[in-house]
Amino acid sequence: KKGVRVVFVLLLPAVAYQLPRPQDCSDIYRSGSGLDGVYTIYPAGPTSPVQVYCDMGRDDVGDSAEKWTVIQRRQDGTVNFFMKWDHYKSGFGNAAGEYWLGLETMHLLTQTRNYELRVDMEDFEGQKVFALYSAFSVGSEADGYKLNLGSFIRGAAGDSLSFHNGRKFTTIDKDQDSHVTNCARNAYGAFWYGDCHTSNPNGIYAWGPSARATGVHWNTFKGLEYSLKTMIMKIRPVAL
Ligand SMILES: [Ca+2]
Repeated sequence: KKGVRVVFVLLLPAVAYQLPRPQDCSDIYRSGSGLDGVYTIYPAGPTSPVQVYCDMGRDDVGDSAEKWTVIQRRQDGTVNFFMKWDHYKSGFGNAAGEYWLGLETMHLLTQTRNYELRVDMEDFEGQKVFALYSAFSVGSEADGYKLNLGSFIRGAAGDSLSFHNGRKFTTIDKDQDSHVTNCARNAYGAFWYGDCHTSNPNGIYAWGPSARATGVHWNTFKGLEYSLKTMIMKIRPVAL
């Protein structure tokens, strides 16, 4: 009996070593895990494990086999998003709750596959809408983690993100926007600001009406004086 137990323990590392390392949630779904939840992905090989929330798309109608990797999520205000550059670069929060995946991981992830972006949001009256974009990638740090966004495809949220296409990322301690002041400081957030924003997914969690344009905004849905209840940015591979 004792001998059998030893063999079993020795075999485990070998089996784990042979498992393919998923790059994103679509790989995890194809490997047989169909449940929503937190998984570990490897956007840049075995030395880069990152925890993410996978939305396996069970709510979607007529969906393809490609599943969503959540890159940003606001839902209850438990995580402070008014953070500096290093945090936005490396990521913060909790994959089971509110989090920002990190600009470096977003960059690595979107280098090897073509992704589309869907932004889900909800107000405090229970109204749920989304905005779908045909492409999403993030440039390198040397390029300011520039946002490369495809065209707006559809969604009742309307298009409040195209304004941010081609912008570099700005935080309170790194101003790369086109405004004379720092938009991250003005909007209490961090984003691909221009001069400054039509959406502010990383703004202050302000529970509904907010007097200044500092909350979690999507202008074409509820305007710049209403901070939304949920804001979720998620990506999945698409064939070109
Ligand atoms: Ca500026």
